Amino acid sequence: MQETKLKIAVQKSGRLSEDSTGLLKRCGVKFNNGLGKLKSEAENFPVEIYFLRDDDIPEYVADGVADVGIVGENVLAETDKKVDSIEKLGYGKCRLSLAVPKNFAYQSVRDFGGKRVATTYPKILSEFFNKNKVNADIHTISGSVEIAPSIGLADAVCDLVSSGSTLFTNGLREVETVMESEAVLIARKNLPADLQTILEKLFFRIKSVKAAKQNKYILLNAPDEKLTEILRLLPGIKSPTVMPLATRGWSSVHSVIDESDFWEIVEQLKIAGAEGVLVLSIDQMIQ
Ligand code: PRT
Ligand code: ZN
Repeated sequence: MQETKLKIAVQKSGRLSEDSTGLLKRCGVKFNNGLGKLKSEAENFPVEIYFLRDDDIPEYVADGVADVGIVGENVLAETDKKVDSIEKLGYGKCRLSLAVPKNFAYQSVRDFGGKRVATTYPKILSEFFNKNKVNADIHTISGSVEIAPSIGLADAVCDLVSSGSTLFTNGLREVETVMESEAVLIARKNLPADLQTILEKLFFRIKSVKAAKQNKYILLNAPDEKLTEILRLLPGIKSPTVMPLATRGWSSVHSVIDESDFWEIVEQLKIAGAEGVLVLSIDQMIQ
């Protein structure tokens, strides 16, 4: 009998491709994603990876061609396909924003009333305008939204933004955030039990990789009389590990710290008397 495999759809080539295949690889899934491949079977885990255009992924998942997929929340929100959103993945971060030409005297969202707004996200944008009771004229275009005002096609745009440099170079100013987005793991509804089991196994690994990315392993040396103050700065998973050094009166302290507080904690540790501070990345963190 053929082994049951979970079919995973990821973006073939684009902003989410590298992070999505990288995430699966960090989850210990070995596969070949050479150029031009449409499908790849993992060697050591019961999954099959499909490489597709991001816009098609919700549909493939909803129809059961794939069981799970990775897409931007923006793509998911724009589709009417019914799939379950399982977990935010922490990459592909961007926002869908409204932007106006620099000389537009913008004051509030009401200023979009009666204006032509170009976007590739008509569903999300019309929901936003309805919520804000704005009656604007949405022009759906399939790409290069940012040039619409300069060629006279629209008065404003609603597009994805990450650094903001595309808007800036096109003489546009971001004025409202319509939604925040990042890559998300989705699954088809009513997944059969055998596939659900594989998904849970994969999901456990994804959570371990995510937790590892958010944390750092820290090692330092400290004189024993400074230990109380140093341990106060280091919560650790349960509590920090403290081991005596060969030099009397000194200890080595090991702990895990959140990446977002990392620099602040390191500075405070130095002030508190820590020496030889080493900070390491963590591959996986099982909780
Ligand atoms: O071929 P395929 O259809 O699969 O790819 P695509 O061209 O439709 O999508 P792609 O690869 O551009 O983006 C895939 C996903 O990445 C999006 O759906 C978002 O969830 C996410 N993402 C994150 C972004 C951006 N950041 C982003 N900056 N998607 C697009 N952009 C574009 C934006 O449209 C604009 O043109 O980048 C430009 C703005 O970037 P900044 O840095 O100048 O602000
Ligand atoms: Zn696309």
